[in-house]
Amino acid sequence: MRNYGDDCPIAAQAAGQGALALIRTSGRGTLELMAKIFSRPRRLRDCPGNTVVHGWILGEQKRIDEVLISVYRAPRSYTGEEGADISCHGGTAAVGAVLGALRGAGFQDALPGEFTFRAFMNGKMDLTRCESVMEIVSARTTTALGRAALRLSGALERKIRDIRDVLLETLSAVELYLDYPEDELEGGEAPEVFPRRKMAEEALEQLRSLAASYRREQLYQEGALAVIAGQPNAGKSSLFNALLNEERSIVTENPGTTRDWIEGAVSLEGIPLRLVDTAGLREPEADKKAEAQGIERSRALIEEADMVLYVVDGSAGIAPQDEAFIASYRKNKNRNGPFLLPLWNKADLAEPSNSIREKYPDLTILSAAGGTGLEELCRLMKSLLTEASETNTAGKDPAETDMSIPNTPMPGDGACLPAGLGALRQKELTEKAACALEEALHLADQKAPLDLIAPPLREAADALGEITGEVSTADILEIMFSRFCLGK
Ligand SMILES: Nc1nc2c(ncn2[C@@H]2O[C@H](COP(=O)(O)OP(=O)(O)O)[C@@H](O)[C@H]2O)c(=O)[nH]1
Ligand SMILES: [Mg+2]
Repeated sequence: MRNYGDDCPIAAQAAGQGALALIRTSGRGTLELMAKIFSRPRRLRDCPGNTVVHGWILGEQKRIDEVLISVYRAPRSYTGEEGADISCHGGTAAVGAVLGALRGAGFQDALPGEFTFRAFMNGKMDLTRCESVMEIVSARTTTALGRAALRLSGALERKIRDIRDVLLETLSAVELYLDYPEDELEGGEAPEVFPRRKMAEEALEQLRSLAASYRREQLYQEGALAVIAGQPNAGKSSLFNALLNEERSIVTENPGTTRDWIEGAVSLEGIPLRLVDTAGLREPEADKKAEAQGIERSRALIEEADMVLYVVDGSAGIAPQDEAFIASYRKNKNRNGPFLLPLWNKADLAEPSNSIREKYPDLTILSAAGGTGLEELCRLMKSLLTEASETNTAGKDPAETDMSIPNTPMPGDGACLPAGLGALRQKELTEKAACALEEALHLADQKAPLDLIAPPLREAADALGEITGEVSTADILEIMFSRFCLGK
């Protein structure tokens, strides 16, 4: 198999399910090769960069497809190389035939992520921006898109570089000092390792908050799973429909209608939320096999969920089974399970008594059918999910904070948040840098010799350099880019 790393002409389909498709090419000699299969070869060879040429792709003297070719001249292109994007007609036949003609002319099939790999190698983008390209491609909500676009704009790269600069400055002061023989020292006193100690401490603080940002960014990228559970007839399907704002789940008066589970997707103020309506949790009757299966699957889904919306039929009150279920989640506070939100439904028929309110101070009161209390519920769900993403990284027990509404308002759509980490790789390296810097600061506190302090400082700076790609190895790059999709 061909490896990443040369500048041979490559081609791949980059987009297109509909009327048009985009085939992207890049590499040395791209336009010369393409001219061989184009109806207006001279025009293509001679046209300046950033222009569009109209014509036909030809194969064996036959017209294959009428296309527009966007021409790029090095270094003004995505990859930094000479390149051309062919807009041809969509559909497998047209795309296949154009790609076939390109192969015939001498283009190789691009590897996954190869265009972006070349962009990185040619200094067009650092690694955080390269990774954000894939995050943009897979973004499911406008918030997730906005978060990734912030990284593509270089906000994360700048932040990392700024912190690294502080470390490198300190390191170079330390190393300069180490180069001097001891007898040349003024007064024989070692200098302050962190002449601007406050800056180093601030850098550590920034690294810690960056590392913590990963969970939050993940929440926007990956989303969360909320499972609606409760006894039959509690109003689970009604709640599911109300949250989805459409009549997708069957709602009936006969207990046990939702035999299987139904899934929907909503954006919870920018968090992609998978919402699952389950079968009731009561013990199945012997003749209701399908329902029994549904119940089993409900339990499995609950185990997977980030959050359980536990619906109680308010008109019937909190039944012993409800109490048992809710209690089973509270008892296991230390387990790494989902949050459970107890919901008092059908509030239009009955309000909870004072004793119930006292027993369940976190009870959310709503009417799924009447549509009341739903906004409050959404706000609470968002707070809990966001809070979980912050507290988990801070190393606290997530269950400790469940059931409570945080006082701080949540930013509406994540737009005002500073740039955060979009990839696990970035988070691990940020943590590595933070640990190393912490060690260096600790050694300095203990007045350790400088030659012991320099290595962890170097380690911290290198870890940050690896995030942006200033410090990188071929295998790291190959692993990273091979995860990209074709044509990117
Ligand atoms: N009055 C009232 N009835 C409701 C409310 N929510 C659901 N219901 C009714 O309760 C019955 C069962 O609802 P459904 O959503 O099918 O419950 P599920 O079995 O838990 O999925 C239906 O007749 C709904 O119309 C509510 O907030 N108020
Ligand atoms: Mg139902």
